[in-house]
Amino acid sequence: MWAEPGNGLNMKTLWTDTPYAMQRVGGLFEAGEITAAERDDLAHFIEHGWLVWHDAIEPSLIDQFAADVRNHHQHAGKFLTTNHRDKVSSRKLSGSKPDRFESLFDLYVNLESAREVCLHPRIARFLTLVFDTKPVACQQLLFQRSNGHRVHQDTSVVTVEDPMLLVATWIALEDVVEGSGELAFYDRSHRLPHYLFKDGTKRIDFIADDQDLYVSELDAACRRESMAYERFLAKKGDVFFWTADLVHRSHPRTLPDDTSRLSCVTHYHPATTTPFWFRYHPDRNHVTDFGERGAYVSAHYPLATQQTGMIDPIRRSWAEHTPRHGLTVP
Ligand SMILES: O=C(O)CCC(=O)C(=O)O
Ligand SMILES: [Fe+2]
Repeated sequence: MWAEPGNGLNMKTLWTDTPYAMQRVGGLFEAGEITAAERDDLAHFIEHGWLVWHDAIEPSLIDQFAADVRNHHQHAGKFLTTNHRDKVSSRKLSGSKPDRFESLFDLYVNLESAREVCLHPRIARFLTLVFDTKPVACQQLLFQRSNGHRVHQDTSVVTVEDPMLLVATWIALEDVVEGSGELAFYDRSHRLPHYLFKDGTKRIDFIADDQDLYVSELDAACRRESMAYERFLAKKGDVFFWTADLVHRSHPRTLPDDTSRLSCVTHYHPATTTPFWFRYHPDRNHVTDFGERGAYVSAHYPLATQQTGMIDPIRRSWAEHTPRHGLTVP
């Protein structure tokens, strides 16, 4: 069900989603707090709901991250992955054989290269401008291939206490091949009215809610508004940012199912709010500091334990698939 256009449901929003956002960008530039490039980036992000940076991350760092991912089988059991081979939505522990089929969760916990990429100083700076405080990386999914996500807004599946205080990055670890299930999105779709599920929230409940209806209504709304549908044929090192409600999907794949599309999605919320799962999992509400650049949290790892080297995922989180706890796969 759609809320009335203009009804903000009394939710907090990022300043970039407020009517005076462009004015503020001008003010920040006049005051010398942002550069001309940052002004232009913020203006684009505000107007379109997304932003692309080409060649933004050093190739050596991307290569390190890609190599760590390709070698993850050398640390069997340290990673949590999807289980698409068995066609089930629960997760499984990573195995000891190379496997390029599954996606991996929250690599920033056990891979320094993942932390360095997703909280890269350039990214952290931009997110800090958008958030007015430090970013907290909250859900990360490393795609070795496209997962074929249908049309959605991340507010439906990546849930924080203040649903609209959310930004994501999509980082290419290799050049994207057309037909591999590239990321696609509707330009300016972040300003659609709020879509509400049966319980009146922006969180989908895969049992109570009709997912097919959600997909078709969202897609129809974007088409009705003549929003441009764009595919992101990223090159290695490109970074794509999107704001909470930008409508996006994996473009239908035409190449074989296992075609590589090595890319990393990270969601972030400002340090002023918390993930929805904190309510239900007090054992997973530790915020690990990452200095000036921000912090990270995980629904899948016991971050509170002193970490020397890699840690094991929390066993209970493998099987969980309850949207009420905000632990669905984005
Ligand atoms: O990478 C894709 O194709 C879509 C990913 C996505 O929607 C997400 O992780 O939120
Ligand atoms: Fe998404």
